Amino acid sequence: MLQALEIKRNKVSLDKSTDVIDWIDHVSPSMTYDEFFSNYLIPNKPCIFNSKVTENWSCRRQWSVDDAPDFDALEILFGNLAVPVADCNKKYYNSQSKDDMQMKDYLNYWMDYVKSNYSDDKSLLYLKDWHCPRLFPNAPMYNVPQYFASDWLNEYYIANPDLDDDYRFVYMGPSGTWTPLHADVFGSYSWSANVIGKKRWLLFPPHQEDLLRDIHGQLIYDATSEELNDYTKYKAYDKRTIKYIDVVQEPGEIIFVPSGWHHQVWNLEDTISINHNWINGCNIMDVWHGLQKELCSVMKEVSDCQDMNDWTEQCQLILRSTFGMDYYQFLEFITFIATERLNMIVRKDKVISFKKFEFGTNHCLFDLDAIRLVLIDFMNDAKEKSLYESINERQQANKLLNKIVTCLSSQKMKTVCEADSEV
Ligand SMILES: O=C(O)CCC(=O)C(=O)O
Ligand SMILES: [Fe+2]
Repeated sequence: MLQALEIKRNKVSLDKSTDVIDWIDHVSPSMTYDEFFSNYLIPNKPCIFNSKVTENWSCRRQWSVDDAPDFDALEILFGNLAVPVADCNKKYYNSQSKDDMQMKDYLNYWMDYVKSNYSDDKSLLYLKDWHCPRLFPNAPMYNVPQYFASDWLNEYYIANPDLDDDYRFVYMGPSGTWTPLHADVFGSYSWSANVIGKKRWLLFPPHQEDLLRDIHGQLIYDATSEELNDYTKYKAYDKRTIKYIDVVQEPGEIIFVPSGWHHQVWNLEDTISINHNWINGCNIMDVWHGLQKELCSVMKEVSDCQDMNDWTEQCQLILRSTFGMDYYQFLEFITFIATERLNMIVRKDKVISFKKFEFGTNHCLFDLDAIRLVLIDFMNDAKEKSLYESINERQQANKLLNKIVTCLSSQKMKTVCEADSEV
């Protein structure tokens, strides 16, 4: 049985509030989809769902015993798989050094570490960014809550398995493991659910991270570091004025981390969590602006080679490695999402997410309106950067825009006619 998801509005509103939010709402899963959409997604505000939201997840029982990780069960389920593990005590650029390990070796390390009473002499290893859900598509360990169903990134990757990627992850690690200050990939949203254990989150509203940059613009690695008080290095930092949220996420709770919010996270107990990164009609413009900004800095960085005849293509290559996506991939991504929604409006095809949710007409119109706005901006930017010819070789961007505009205006006419006939 599919669950219908619908919203009241069918157009994007461009006036965004610039208020700095320095509190987090604790909410209940009795909230409707439309309430979450209007009160959290659109205004880009964080919230925490109480543990009722995960009470039926099978992994909450299967992976734990007495509120701690069930090492035996985890070994039986995953022991022979290779998993990515970060060393929390080893900094690698602005992140932690990472390597693959056999799950059974990681679990043995973890059990030893607990036995040593979390000794400082032992290493601090954190299994993170593991694409576990993708490995077991037919054994769902959790249900994506309805609030997080409008997830274009995972919709795109799940529908295109040849791309061999997705943004659904499992994290697990002993008390004390942590993730340094960062904002999520592409400027996406994330949601993170504690299957067992607790996390402390520091959340910085957009632009507050600028106070955490050194004189070279480099973001601090650990936002709690004493180094910040060195005024000669961190000139913008002022602990009396910086706004942030410091919150503990309890077992079973889910935190919603908005787009572009920097955050730092600690596991306060032995913790296992599930996390998705996601993009949709409410943050696609921010993602696009992030991509555009990154290309500008790439072009500036390599401006001395501008005479090379494939310079613009080289810039796209660099963009792919620094941002994780280039202009070609971005256009392909939004084209896929738009086509699904156009087919829903025009041909009455269903748009289904996570095999469970079905989007209503207003939702699809909202998504198309968001893509329309992004596409107009994207095409202008590509023209300005002399990229338009190569990006739009088959005229796909303007054809797509025409289809969206035609669809949205015919839908508007239909609504007017229906309203007239009711009078
Ligand atoms: O749980 C963690 O250690 C990091 C999680 C995170 O950064 C996220 O969910 O965006
Ligand atoms: Fe994150």
